Amino acid sequence: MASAMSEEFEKFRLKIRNFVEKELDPVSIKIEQDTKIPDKIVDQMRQLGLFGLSIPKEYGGLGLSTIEEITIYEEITRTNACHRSRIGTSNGIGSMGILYDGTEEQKRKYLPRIAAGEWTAAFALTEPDAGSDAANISTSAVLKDDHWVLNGTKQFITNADTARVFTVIAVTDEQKRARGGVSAFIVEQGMPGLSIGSADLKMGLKGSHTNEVVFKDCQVPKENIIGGMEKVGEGFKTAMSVLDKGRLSMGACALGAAQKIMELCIEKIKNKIIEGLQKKEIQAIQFDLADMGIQIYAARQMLYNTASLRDHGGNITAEASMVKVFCTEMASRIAEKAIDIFEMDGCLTSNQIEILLRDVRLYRIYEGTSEIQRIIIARNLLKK
Ligand code: COS
Repeated sequence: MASAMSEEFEKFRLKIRNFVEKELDPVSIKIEQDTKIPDKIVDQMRQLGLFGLSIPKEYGGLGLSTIEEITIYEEITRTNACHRSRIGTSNGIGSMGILYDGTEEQKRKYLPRIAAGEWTAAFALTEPDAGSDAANISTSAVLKDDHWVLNGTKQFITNADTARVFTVIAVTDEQKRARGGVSAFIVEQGMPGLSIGSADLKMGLKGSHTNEVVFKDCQVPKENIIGGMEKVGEGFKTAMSVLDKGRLSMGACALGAAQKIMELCIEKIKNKIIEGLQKKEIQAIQFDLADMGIQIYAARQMLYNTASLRDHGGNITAEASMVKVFCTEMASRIAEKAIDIFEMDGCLTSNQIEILLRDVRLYRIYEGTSEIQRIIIARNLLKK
């Protein structure tokens, strides 16, 4: 399927691979210590158009198809996952609600700035008491004259500390909730009553920050409801459709990491063979490597097939969940196996395997846990 991509896109993909190897890989370990991506790298990502991969050309983005976009994620996640995470919300959950359901005016105001990397976009759904059960959120939005007044606390919001614009999901009708009682808002940094907490200290993705976001009588202009007043109560669907694509992207990230881990293992195995391993030991390691190859091949087919389905206008709700579960669990298995191959070397914080092992574990949680994906898959199978 990759061979069906245009020559122009292939050139772009190679440019990104080169950027990853020359610019991102060398800073990967330092980022783990500094817990921050250098500003210079963020600027380079802006110049490459990486904040607007999925935003259509008419709104200033690169207008890539889904399959092209996920291929770029595969490339970028061949190194420290924080880089993809830095651009991920602007390309995905932070901006797609505006693109899918926003008014023309909202698209023209926000998308070009997001695509240029001038304004980072974030997505605020999760709360301390509502992570997996998204319909159970308690952040409320009440219309008072020409403003919505938002109250509540969001948790684990990726890129909140750098975001200029948030897609915020809040309850507008307590009785209806997921069925007509949840709405999506565009909240800008600086609107009165919005504050950002300190960054969470996580086991992985250290250079990508998640923070608490607090709304205390936060005043949001009436026109900042996504899609305008006729979309009041439609925000749950906006959030869910945004997550469909997000889950596919998570699959691509896990696949990119798994591919890199396998390549590092190949290098290591070749060295071990040179060092003179016994025949039986070589065979055992070769079987592990073969299993990595099989799983990565299967994951790639699932991912590309689902991306292509989306590009042809198909509904991918169940398939995106399948891809997310398969790719993220596969990447964790491969990272574990890589530690067996690298032995103590793989446990050193100076080794890329150690970073990737921690990073891929988080993919099984971000944008819906494996358990949530299985609920979605089973519901869809039972519906058929
Ligand atoms: N796209 C569009 N609409 C969707 C949808 C989708 N993927 N999934 C559900 N909806 C719609 C349904 O069609 C339904 O509307 P109608 O009654 O008009 O048909 C409405 O939304 C409610 O759907 P559902 O009954 O499935 O809601 P639930 O409360 O049961 O939702 C799940 C359950 C598990 C799907 C939801 O809570 C979820 O995805 N949770 C995980 C959240 C998450 O991923 N968090 C990660 C952090 S955010 S980065």
